[in-house]
Amino acid sequence: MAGEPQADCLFCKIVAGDIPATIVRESPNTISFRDINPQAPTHVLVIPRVHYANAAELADNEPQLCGELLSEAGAVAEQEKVDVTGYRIVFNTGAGAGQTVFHTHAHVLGGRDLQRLV
Ligand code: DGP
Repeated sequence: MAGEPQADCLFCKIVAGDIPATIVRESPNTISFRDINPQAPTHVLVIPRVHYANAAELADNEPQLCGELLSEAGAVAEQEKVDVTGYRIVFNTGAGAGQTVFHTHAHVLGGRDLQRLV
């Protein structure tokens, strides 16, 4: 069922507290924690507590929560003090784009010079 926890999902296990994570921020519907393999001085993952495979699935099913996720990503950037210098929000979608965990997550990256991608 849409949004239900998946037994084999790593991030559902972090939501459940079964796998530890360095949590930097929580809201009723989201959790933000440090990426285990940081690509920048600030590299935080913002996830919804509910399970959707990617950002588009979340947006289709729960558009309000999708907005909340982006708002939390902005709040993380502010909290991490990368909002002034600039930061990037990334949603890898699909294995071909490098997605390895199929539970919606926004990467919030900042604290170094980020080359323009597009
Ligand atoms: P993506 O490649 O877009 O699916 O990003 C998945 C990210 O998740 C990747 O940057 C590494 C991170 N990651 C994988 N396993 C763990 C974990 O157990 N804990 C934490 N904190 N991050 C993880």
